[in-house]
Amino acid sequence: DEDVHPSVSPQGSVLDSWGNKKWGDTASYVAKKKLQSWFQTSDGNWELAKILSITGSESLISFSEGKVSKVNSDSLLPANPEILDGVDDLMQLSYLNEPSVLYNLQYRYDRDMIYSKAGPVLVAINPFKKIPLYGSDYIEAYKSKSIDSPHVYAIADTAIREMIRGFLNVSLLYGESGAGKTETAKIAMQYLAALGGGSGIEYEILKTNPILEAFGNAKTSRNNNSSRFGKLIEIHFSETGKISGAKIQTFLLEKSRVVQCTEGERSYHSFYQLCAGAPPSLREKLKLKSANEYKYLQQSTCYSINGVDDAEEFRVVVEALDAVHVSKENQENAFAMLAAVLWLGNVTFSIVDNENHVEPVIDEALLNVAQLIGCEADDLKLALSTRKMKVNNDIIVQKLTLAQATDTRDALAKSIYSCLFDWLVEQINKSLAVGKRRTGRSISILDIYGFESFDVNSFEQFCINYANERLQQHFNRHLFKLEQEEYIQDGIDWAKVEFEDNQDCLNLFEKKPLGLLTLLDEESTFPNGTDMTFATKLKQHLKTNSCFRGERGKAFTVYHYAGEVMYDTSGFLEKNRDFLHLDSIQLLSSCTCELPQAFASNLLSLSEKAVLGPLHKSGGADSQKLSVVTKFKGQLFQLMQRLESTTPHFIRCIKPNNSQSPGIYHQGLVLQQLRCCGVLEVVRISRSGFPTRMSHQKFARRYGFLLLEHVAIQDPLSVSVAILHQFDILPEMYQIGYTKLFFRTGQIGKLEDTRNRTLNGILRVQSCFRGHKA
Ligand code: AOV
Ligand code: MG
Repeated sequence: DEDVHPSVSPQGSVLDSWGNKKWGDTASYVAKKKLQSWFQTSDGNWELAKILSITGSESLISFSEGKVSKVNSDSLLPANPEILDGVDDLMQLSYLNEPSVLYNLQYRYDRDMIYSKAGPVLVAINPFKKIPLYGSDYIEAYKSKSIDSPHVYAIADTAIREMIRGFLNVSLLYGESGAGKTETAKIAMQYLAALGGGSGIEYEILKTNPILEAFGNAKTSRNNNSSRFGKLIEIHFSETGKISGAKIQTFLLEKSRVVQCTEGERSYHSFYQLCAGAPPSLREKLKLKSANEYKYLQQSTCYSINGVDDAEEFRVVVEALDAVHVSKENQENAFAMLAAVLWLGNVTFSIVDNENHVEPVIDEALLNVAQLIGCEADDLKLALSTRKMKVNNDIIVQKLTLAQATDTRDALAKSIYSCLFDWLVEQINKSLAVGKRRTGRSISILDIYGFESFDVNSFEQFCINYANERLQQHFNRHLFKLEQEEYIQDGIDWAKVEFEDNQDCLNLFEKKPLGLLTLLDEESTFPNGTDMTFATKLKQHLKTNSCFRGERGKAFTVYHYAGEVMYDTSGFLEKNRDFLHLDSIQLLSSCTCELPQAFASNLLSLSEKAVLGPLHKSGGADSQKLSVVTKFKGQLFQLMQRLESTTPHFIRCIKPNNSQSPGIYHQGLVLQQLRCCGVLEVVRISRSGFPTRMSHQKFARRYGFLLLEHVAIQDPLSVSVAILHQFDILPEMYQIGYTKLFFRTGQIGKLEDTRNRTLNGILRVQSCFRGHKA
């Protein structure tokens, strides 16, 4: 029957004409019908062409400009009829192959329709420009459901409705660096604030964004506003659906950026904002200079970002700090810490003996740091140039070399900054605290740093990409594994859809005793471990792992789900130990200012007071303090556990070009992102899948009363079958499992309508009846 469109086969037989295989039957169908097809040109892009004839493995095709070519039939894929141009949901495409998906997304993108659905997943393509799809009119329209095109607002709206019905919800943002996760998260928050607003706390919640971005975001070569920390914000609601508070959890801030910065990138926005925007009285107090006079910031010649006014941003941050009730005094304390970090970077050392030991030069920088943190200049000098050690019950004072002193200085700067960041999050959480009236209703949004691959990748990328593997696993688990396992368990007829499982790569990281994380921890605790011995060990133990490749020297490569990344192990051990000497902690705790003291007590409780006692053992390394990767892994596991008990909403952000410019849609780049996150497979599963499920019992109970013939059937399965027959549900639209009935999208609608009409009828009759009696 040649008029049956080949793709409607419910079990997806011809749906396989995607990818590069199984073109066979479809090709002749397309040719016979003179339909359009896709031709892949030598540069990898796809062009529309008409098949004129097929002989053997060759096809004669004509392009729209009239050119005719003879090509290998393997380089052709069927295109969709024009009527399907720009459909909302990729599930509606008749032919689900890569060029069709790419074309559909591009068709929409060119018309500023940046959102599309891929089954249950919202795809958002970064427009890199303002598009008029936001604000109160749109919010109102999505709330009243007068618009139903895909949008973050629509996802947020679903989340609210589910939350009201008592479900915990989480919206998960995926996508590589610069794809738009953070912006999209803010848009979702806007919607939640608008619908759940009223108490005023929604205003505070929105104001947490400029604060956290100032202190936790920076310009990288991928993204001018790149998140250098992960964030889970949990927004709580009252019974009436009003926002009652929020809680923010952050994950591993990239500390190294405070003291080192690659050319073309910047350190944290907060530094430049302070230097550019502090009012004269504050400048005076903090001894501020302009950004380009600080060594930490001088490592890159980039001090400003196109289109961003740091001074103006400073005012925005101050206003936001006011909103979350950080007192003016505390704001000034926080800015003093920023200034102290900047001045620390300017502290220099000079050699004081013939063993190359150094001491800090007593100059403007050193004096300013001492004043800003509230300590004596001499104490600071001592902390930066000596280390107390315990050798056989004696305390000896060791002098430091230039390299050791510089490390000590930088470690102090990094600690002050990351403690400041944590302290800010704590202040925000205090202000947003939910209080006693918890209802258990919440919507969370997870926005972490996206997958990164730079020219040189270090410990930070290692951690960031590991987190992304974990998150990808959660995505796979929900959309591929759980879904399909349920079909198979219930014994329904199901052709399994294969997907790119990243379990192997996760194992490479997590496996004990020979995974990347364990080997890193092990080497970090060896007194003689170096980055080189670490790299050698990896190559030795992991050379047969299919996700791993040893490289020359200190490098190794991991095959991530999103592509391969070569890591340079330089600094791995140091960063993983993240060691701050007790001398530095003691210095902070002796300070007269409030914040350094608070930081010191935090640092002490983190490094487990027991081990630290008054002084270290001579080895120096504080073995019981958790390493950075171990702590991070623990956080991620906790996060995953939490996600298990919540209804997920998936948003995939896509970056259409690498130059952060509007209007450029780079097919290859988009395709690579669609491929690595399995967007096409999700669509395929959803399309051939059965999203609505109900147990036999529930189905029989819910619709049984609609049966016209009350025969002697009793068991739920027979009742269910009778209902299906009575309502003429087509056999390809459902499957009967051992315990459940499975339906394709939209099938239950008819039953629900009839049920509602019937119930309303019964109610009317009853109220009439009561009316008569009265
Ligand atoms: P990311 O969060 O995914 O990267 P962002 O959300 O910071 O990416 O987006 C990067 C930039 O893209 C933003 O600064 C905006 O200029 C632009 N952008 C993104 N979404 C939109 C939108 N909906 N409308 C207008 N412009 C947008 V990273 O944090 O680096 O992984 O770590
Ligand atoms: Mg971000």
